[in-house]
Amino acid sequence: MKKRVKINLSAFLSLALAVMITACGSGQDDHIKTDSAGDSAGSVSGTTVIGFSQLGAESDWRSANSESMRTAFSTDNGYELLFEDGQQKQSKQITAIRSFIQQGVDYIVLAPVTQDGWDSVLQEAQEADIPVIIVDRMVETADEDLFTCWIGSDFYLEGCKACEWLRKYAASQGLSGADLHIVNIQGTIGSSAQIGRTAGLEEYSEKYGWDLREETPGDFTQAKGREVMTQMLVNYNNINVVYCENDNEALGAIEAIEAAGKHPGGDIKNGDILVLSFDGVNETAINYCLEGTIACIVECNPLHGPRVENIIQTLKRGGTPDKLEYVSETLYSSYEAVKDVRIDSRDYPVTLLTQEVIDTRAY
Ligand code: GZL
Ligand code: ZN
Repeated sequence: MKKRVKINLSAFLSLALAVMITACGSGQDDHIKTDSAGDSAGSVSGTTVIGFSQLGAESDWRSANSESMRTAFSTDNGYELLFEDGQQKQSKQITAIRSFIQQGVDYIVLAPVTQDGWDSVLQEAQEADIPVIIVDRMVETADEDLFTCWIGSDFYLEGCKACEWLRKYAASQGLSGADLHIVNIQGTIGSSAQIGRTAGLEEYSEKYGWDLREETPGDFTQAKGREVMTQMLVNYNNINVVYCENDNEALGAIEAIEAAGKHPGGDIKNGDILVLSFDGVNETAINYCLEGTIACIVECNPLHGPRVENIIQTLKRGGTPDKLEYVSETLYSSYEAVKDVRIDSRDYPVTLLTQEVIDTRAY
């Protein structure tokens, strides 16, 4: 028969309570330690704190990019976003990153204004054990371990897409390479967007004998684009292609072309100046492309918010995101002469721009 054991209930309950408190007590320490995903003490409430150093507010692309980041890292989504505008100055971005480190954020996101000069501040973030995600433009570092991963566009490919489109279009007009007299209104000098897009143009100009007359920074802004194009039209009387490294510059260039009594369009043989551009965010530019005032816009997708948020979710789960993640992008044109462009044996279809395409785009 089983020996009946008489249990003193109150003693049992107080013992059980003591055991529970001890367990919770040790758990309490765990709670404020950083968990495997690197969430710092700052996120005791479960909110993930993001320090985002945005490079500026120079263009419609940048505004759309900032909006996308704010929407993705909302409080409703469980984030606290510390948003710092670098106003196109690397020094301000470095100061912002240092303040994020001081505040013990969980993750740092950097949209670098230019490629070089980030090693020391990335080193400081690494020593503080804060993962750094690079978004949009790229950083040039001595050690790739100084940042966790990057997501953005392949700017050299974008440049090649614009140039391959131009090559095919010129051929469809019976023009040889030497017939093309090109000027380049460049983006912010030293930014990977400018470096890549310029490299594409210089390579094609060399390869196909295009007459690349001048390359001058337009800082990705409309005002500078207009100023630079005005001067270029004074410098040369045979310009028939202007390569604008973003839409805001293209708007400025078109103002200057029309002010000089010339016509932006595709009829190069009859004196038109053909306008090429990048982004596809600014509404006026996309409508110019619809009507043919801008011949081709190479898409540069600004909606990185959800992509970066996805990377952070992966890191929080202890996962390893891809080191480099390139977003896929198209080209827009209302000219039917060029249906696709082939680069490094890969075909990129051109999206024939219609009002319906414009109405159904995500931005
Ligand atoms: C490209 C981005 C560039 C855009 C410009 O990803 O860095 O900066 O092309 C923007 O419009 O100013
Ligand atoms: Zn015309």
